[in-house]
Amino acid sequence: MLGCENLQHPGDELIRSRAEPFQEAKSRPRTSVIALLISAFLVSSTTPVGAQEAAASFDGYSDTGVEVTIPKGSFRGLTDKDRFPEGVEEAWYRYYIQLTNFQPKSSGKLPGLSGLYSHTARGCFPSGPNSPGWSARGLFGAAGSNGAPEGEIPIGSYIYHLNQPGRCGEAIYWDDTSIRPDRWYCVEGYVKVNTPGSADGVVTGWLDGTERFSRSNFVFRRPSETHVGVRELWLDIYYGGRRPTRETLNLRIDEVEVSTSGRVGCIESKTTVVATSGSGLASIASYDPGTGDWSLAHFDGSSFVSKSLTRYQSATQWGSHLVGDFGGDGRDDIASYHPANGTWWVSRSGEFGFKTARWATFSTKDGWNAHLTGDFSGSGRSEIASFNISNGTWWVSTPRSSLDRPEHAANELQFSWFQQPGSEWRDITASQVRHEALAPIQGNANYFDTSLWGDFDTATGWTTQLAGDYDGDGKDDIASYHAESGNWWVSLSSGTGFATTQWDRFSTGRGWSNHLAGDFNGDGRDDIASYHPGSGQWWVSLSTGSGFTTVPWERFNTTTGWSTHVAGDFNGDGSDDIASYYPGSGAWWVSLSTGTGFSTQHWGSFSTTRGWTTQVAGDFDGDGDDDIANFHPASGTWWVNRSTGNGFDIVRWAG
Ligand SMILES: [Ca+2]
Ligand SMILES: [Ca+2]
Ligand SMILES: [Ca+2]
Ligand SMILES: [Ca+2]
Repeated sequence: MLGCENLQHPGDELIRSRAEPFQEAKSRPRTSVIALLISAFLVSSTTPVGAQEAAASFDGYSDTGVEVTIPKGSFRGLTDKDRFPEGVEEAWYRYYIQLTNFQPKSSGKLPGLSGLYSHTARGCFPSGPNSPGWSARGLFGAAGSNGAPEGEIPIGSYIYHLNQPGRCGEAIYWDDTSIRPDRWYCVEGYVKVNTPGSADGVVTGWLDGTERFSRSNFVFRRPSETHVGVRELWLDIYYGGRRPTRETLNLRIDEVEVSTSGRVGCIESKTTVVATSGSGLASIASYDPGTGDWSLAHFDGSSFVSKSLTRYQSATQWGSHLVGDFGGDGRDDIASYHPANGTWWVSRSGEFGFKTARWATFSTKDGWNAHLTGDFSGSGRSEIASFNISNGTWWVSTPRSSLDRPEHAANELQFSWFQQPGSEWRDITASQVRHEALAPIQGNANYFDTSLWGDFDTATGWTTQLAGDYDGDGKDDIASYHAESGNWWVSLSSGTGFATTQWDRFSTGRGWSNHLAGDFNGDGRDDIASYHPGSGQWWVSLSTGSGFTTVPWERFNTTTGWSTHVAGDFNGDGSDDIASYYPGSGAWWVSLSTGTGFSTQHWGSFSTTRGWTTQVAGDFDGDGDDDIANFHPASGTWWVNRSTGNGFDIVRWAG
């Protein structure tokens, strides 16, 4: 079909030509990676890319990726089985996926793990005593189906197991999980085969680092089938079903890794955060899990520069990273959650650089699906609110100084800096330790005091949780949206707890692609703007202090295809606006608040239209107008849209 003579893998018949051999596995300390696939398929150089970057290696998540095409009238896009040297009991995988032209009318399969030993566990041939086998591939649904917003693709797991309801595999869509065109997503999966004779097989799925599905009662093998294990990563991308696709479908895959010794983890997900230092100047903190390095990109008054901040000795398997002034000295610090043992580590910026210490250990390490920063108690320090979906509780971690807790002796503090998970911290001298040990005496915080702030009757189904000061009293609150009912609930902070009441009910519960918090009418109370791609309409829920009044503010002529919407005050008039990026043309449109509506204008365009993974607002040059920073992983570069008040001046960040 497409240069098949060049293909390295039989069966990859629709990968575009010029495939190269697999790259060598990247060195990835602490994760035993037994195979690294794909990083190296070169996509056709005829793929149109912009001229802003010399982008020979543009089309993958990082460097080159695979572009997969399922032609009109066909089923198959990709099939490749990467067998393990020998069967194992459990395995993890991770890949990145970007839907470029993918609006299926029906469901199909995505990569996953399997134990294929004959013709069974696929094609509606279930496992039999003489032909055992199982599979747990990924699943995609028709665009807009199974609760997905219009234009988005619901995903899940497609599982052949011994208790499946019919001859074909069992399709399980992950709750409230869909992916939209144009942006890259990190998909992870895990399978553990059952103990022979027990129903304890596990399938777990994550999207962008967050667990979306887990079940632990599967039976993949019969008591006698001890030889059946996890045998291969099945890189399968298949439409249907029985009928072929009526339209050509395209997607991209990159960064495929499998592991038999723990989660592979995502590369960029949740590793980039906007930091706002005491001076009010926003900067970008970025974490590289390959090296454990934190760096900070900031404006030095004339140009954008980046500098190295600190290095985590234990680079991998962090669950969340947040930036805020946890120490309370006006400098931004980094807080990182380590889900394996439920610990929070804070890298506090001080006179001698960053010092990392354990600040808290959660008694429950599982179930945390949201960590938001804000000043919930009004203390002037950044705090962390964490939501646990196992019981619907909110916990707020408030920075405290051990001066408040006499049992924290100075000696204990000194040693805490040496206790990063995985290794000891080696880069500081004894005098620096002594200096930093004085921090609590000077009133700066050095640990988290975590307490229960709220308890929701409904633990699950919350699709959006946004921090903001919705009643304008100086203490941050949390707004939570429940798509099934269309209800907004706001948890107002009293300073020591949340009081949660219903603030609004949307008559259209589902189909919203974005909810953004901001003070859109400039009255000092945060509001929420919601975009509905089905109608192209923006609705703004204006806070009255005790409820939302939701009114339409704008209608976009181009309803779908937007990859990013960010809130910020781009013209500096005190009311928040919204900037929207359209990767089809590379255009930035800014919807300026008039106080009662949005007026949308074209503010700039990128010549490299696609491949942007992080687009965040902040006043990066300190002139009072919010700007936008954009990360392009293929080139490893940051670009900043500097607001002029009525347009964007697009400049490259150094580094
Ligand atoms: Ca408040
Ligand atoms: Ca407002
Ligand atoms: Ca504005
Ligand atoms: Ca600015």
